[in-house]
Amino acid sequence: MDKTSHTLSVPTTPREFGFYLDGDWVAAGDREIFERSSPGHGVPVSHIPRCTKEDLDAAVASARTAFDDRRWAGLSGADRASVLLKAAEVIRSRTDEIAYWETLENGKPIAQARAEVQGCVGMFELAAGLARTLHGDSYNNSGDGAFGIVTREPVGVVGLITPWNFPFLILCERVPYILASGCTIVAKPSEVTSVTTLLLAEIMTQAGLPDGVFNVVTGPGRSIGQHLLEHMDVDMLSFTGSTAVGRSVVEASGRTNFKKLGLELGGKNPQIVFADADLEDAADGVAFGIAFNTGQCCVSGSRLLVERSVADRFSQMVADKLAKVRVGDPLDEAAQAGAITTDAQNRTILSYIAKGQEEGATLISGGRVLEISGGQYIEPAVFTNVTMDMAVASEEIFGPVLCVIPFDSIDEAITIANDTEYGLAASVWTKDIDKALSISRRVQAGRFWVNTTLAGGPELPIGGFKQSGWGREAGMQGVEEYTQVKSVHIEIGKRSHWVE
Ligand code: TXE
Repeated sequence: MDKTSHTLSVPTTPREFGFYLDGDWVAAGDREIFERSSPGHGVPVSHIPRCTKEDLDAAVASARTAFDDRRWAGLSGADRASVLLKAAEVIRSRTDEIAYWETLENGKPIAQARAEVQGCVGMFELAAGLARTLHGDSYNNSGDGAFGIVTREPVGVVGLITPWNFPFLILCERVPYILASGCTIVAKPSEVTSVTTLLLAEIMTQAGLPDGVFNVVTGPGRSIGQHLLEHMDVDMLSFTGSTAVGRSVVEASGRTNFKKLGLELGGKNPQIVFADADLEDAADGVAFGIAFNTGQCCVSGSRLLVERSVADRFSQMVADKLAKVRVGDPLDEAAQAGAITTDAQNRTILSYIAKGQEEGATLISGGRVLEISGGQYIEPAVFTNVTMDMAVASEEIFGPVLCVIPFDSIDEAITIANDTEYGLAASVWTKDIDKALSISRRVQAGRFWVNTTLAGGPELPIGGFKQSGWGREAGMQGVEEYTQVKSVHIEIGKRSHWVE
């Protein structure tokens, strides 16, 4: 770590937060409190209320009323756009504060957190435009006696359950688009990273969002989250998290009111590298794809499929890059990778590093625990001699652990890439455009990158094939997900009578 770099400090006492209901804060009062410690420092930073079932009912009632009385859905797209644009402005002006809390609770580097918040500004700006351009369709070809219109209407009250790996970014890949559609929201962030979701609620009020349109309840998934899944007055639920909880989301919807679902679940994403690629660029991209956010991304490139003729050389190039990644105190401006966000995740990653070695894979670099600032840190690890029947190659580790698997042909690369229950993302590295395009068509993934990875923008929808999820977030598709389609058939002129 660069010793001259500037480091912010952790708070001296944990800050107290309430939750957000009907356009205002509600103090924790006598509710139980969850104390969150910074994973980068092991120091308590926030106190968050464990909301009760009654709190959730109040939040859903608030969102229901705000939807049914049309205080938001009834506005013009232009009026909704001006609130979203104002929110973009407020987020921009509060970037440092949001990034600081993101880093304290999640453990990601402060410079990365700031860049993510700035990216979120663009999502609100795009969604403002989409609020104005969202439209249906018409059929003027049904003869002189008929006219058909297809309209899009907001689905209603949306429950939004988000994870801890990108608390603000994942939230903002959804909230502005949901609001653009005219829906209202009850959000439930991960219990370990609630603060920036609460800050967004405050920001939305500051931006002029009518009360009750965006509410936030806090607390554990298995209680408050489960109640949200089962709530009869929630019309749609967007869930981002583990595949296991994704299954209970589907079951809960089936058991209750068949609420519409959006799911973004796990991934085991391939990086396919051909010998004809710019190997320097590819090594940098592969290192970034697994070490960024300490590999705690659903789209991390955790399987490196590399053409056998360059496999040994290229694996070493990636290992050399990873050894230079500045893992450090996330409050240090110079850190490139920070802490592992939860104790459970830290144990999971370390157990996979041990398991890979037991299964016979070779750990060629990294994998050690690092003692930094009193937090939990792991050196990015690279395994070679990996086969697809090993747990490290097939299960989502959600940490900085790369598995290298060589291939001999395009067909074999595609077969290995698709040999997973998941289908979230994939990258190919080659200078042969034919190869890149034909592979992009045959690899089953919702996001595909050519000579890059973890790239995108607010316009490009995100989501997965196979067991990685249902539906798409962001872009125009991300607004349309939160609408339902109505066909309006209009008869013109005198009816031809059925009964004479
Ligand atoms: O996720 P959970 P966890 C994967 C990753 C990770 C694993 C476990 O592999 O190792 O999941 O992480 C809420 N009803 N991903 O245990 O439990 C919870 O409060 C309703 C991939 O933290 O799925 C949080 O808000 N809600 C992923 C959210 O679900 C429930 C991101 C996610 O937590 C609930 C995170 C319940 N019964 C983890 N139980 C991605 N796709 O990016 C929990 N929750």
